[in-house]
Amino acid sequence: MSVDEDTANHGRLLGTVRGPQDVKRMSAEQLDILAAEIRDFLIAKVSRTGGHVGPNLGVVELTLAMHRVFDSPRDRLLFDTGHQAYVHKILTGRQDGFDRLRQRGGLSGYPSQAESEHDLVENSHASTALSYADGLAKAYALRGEQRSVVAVVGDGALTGGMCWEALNNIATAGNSLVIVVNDNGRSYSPTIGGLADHLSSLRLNPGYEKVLDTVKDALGSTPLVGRPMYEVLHAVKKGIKDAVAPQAMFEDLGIKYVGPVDGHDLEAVESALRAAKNFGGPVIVHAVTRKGYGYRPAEEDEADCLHGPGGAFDVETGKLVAAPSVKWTHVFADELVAIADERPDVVGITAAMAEPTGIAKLARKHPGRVYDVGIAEQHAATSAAGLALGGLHPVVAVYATFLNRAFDQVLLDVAMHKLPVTFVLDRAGITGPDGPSHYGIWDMAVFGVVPGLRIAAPRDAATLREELREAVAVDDGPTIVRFPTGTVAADLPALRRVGPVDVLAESPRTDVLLVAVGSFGHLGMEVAARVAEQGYGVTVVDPRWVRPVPAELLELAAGHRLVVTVEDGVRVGGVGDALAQAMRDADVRVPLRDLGVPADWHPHGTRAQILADLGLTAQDVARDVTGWISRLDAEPVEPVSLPAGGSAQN
Ligand SMILES: Cc1ncc(C[n+]2csc(CCOP(=O)(O)OP(=O)(O)O)c2C)c(N)n1
Repeated sequence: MSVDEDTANHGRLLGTVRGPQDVKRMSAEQLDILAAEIRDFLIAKVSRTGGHVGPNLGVVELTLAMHRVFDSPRDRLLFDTGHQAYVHKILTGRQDGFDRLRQRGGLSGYPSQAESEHDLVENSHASTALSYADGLAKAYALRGEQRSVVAVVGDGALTGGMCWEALNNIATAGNSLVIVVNDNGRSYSPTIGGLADHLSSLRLNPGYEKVLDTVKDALGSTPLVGRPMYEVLHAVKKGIKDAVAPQAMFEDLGIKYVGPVDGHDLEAVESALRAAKNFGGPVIVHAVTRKGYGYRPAEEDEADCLHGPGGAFDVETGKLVAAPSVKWTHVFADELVAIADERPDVVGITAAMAEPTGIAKLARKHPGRVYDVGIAEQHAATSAAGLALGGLHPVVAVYATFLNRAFDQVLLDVAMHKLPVTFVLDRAGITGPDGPSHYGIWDMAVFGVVPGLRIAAPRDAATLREELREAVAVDDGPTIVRFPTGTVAADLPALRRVGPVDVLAESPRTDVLLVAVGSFGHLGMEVAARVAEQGYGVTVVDPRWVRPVPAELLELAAGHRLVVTVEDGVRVGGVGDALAQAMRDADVRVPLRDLGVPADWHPHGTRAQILADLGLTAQDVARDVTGWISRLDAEPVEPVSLPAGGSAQN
């Protein structure tokens, strides 16, 4: 039976759900059917658009229970990371949006205030929900408002330090607050670390099944809710505490613990949530779930339980429909292994993203030389500093958007100590369907201010290999190598090299110096060809190393009438800004125009769509360049450097 037929046959109940009140009315039998329909719906829809299918299949019952026990939006339901909020979206009137999930103008893949009053925070970076919840609970307590605050957090997100800072404060504050730990044992791959070991020992304990039965029996025979119910649960837990000890960890923090409950047993989850709701203090409900539950290709996907296929996938197999292509990530992964084969001091670090960043390849080749630190980018940076102090050269592979978290660690712990750590930033620039918080557009600006940090932006596979090697050869300070998402650009050989700068195109006329940063090399070539048709000569260069600004770039700038920079990052503090400043300092009086990404929140869509919206296509840039240079012709002025902070747009 196809999923479409399945949906047609069984989607009737789901079709009646327009808001949380509709699931509150349903009988146990109806809810069972509804859960199955939601799974069919998720698989049918997400298989066409791509998205976080595995995590959402795992929280169907959890989310149903939350909406039955609590009263959203008056009660506040928070989903840590937010990638598992699809079921919540389905139950809060957004079913129709799933045809255009993560597509331009369509439903966001994360909670979105613009979409619904049921979405309070716009997250996607992990481990923040407990801090939001702490603040909300304090605010409601102070204002005397009776509202429940519920935060769902995965065992993966729980490896993030913010969660532990939050738990510490939640315990001290003592406000009423429910923390649902969605424990599926996995981040992308199995969750690592001491906490994960605790949780998995609980899951693997032979007494576990018995525990679930005992909890269920207790709930079934206890008609009361509220504190008495909690006491029952508590007593049950205390009774089994000697057999399964890890929950003591939470109680030692001063937070009451309920569980473990079978996260796919709706009745059990509901009972636990009702008890927690009425307890009157902070409570952790420990729900054990299975990522990808109910969909075999996800359950059996060893790599990541179909965590988040990037595009459409085949429903029968779970395999991506698009033909495989060579991604930037693959080029990095292969070259890193080659470097590590030659250099035993090179080690890798990942923050729970071994497969997505490609560093898993190094782990397979050289087990013991890659450290997965959990969702802990700050720790990754300072731990890398420690590894460097210990005589190694760590390569920290993260998505560009996530390194923002570790600014202080990169600045002081790594750079101030002049430590040789290479940060490899995948998914830099405009990424696309994951939307504003996943755009890797801040790195060159944010880390550009770090003294002694060098930043490389390769334009193709050959320069990625080369610049990675140059980066790990630096032994007196940190380096960043940043590249975009998707299929790697075709190799674009240089005509010649001046210092670190590659000259990609030249003309007898030296009207415009076009500085094409990173993957914009190809765009630069097309712009040069278009502008040449208007009779102007364009020199296209790729600086390769954008920070510090190469002195050779200043010399090249001085030999042209106009400098134009184009970069896949925010304009404020970006490569163009830095070059303008360096030109002012060197008294190079050539006008400069900087094209890039405005420092703003850009919506989700494909990378190509968003770049087109921002005027970052060859056609747009060529039109801009032609306009600027022809204006210089029309109004010949003594070229002057632009004033400080001279761009009107940010
Ligand atoms: C700060 C940060 N680093 C990395 C990620 C990438 N990421 C998204 S989901 C995820 C795993 C989350 O695991 P868990 O919280 O257990 O949720 P599950 O998907 O297993 O339901 C990771 C590492 C992120 N969102 N935020």
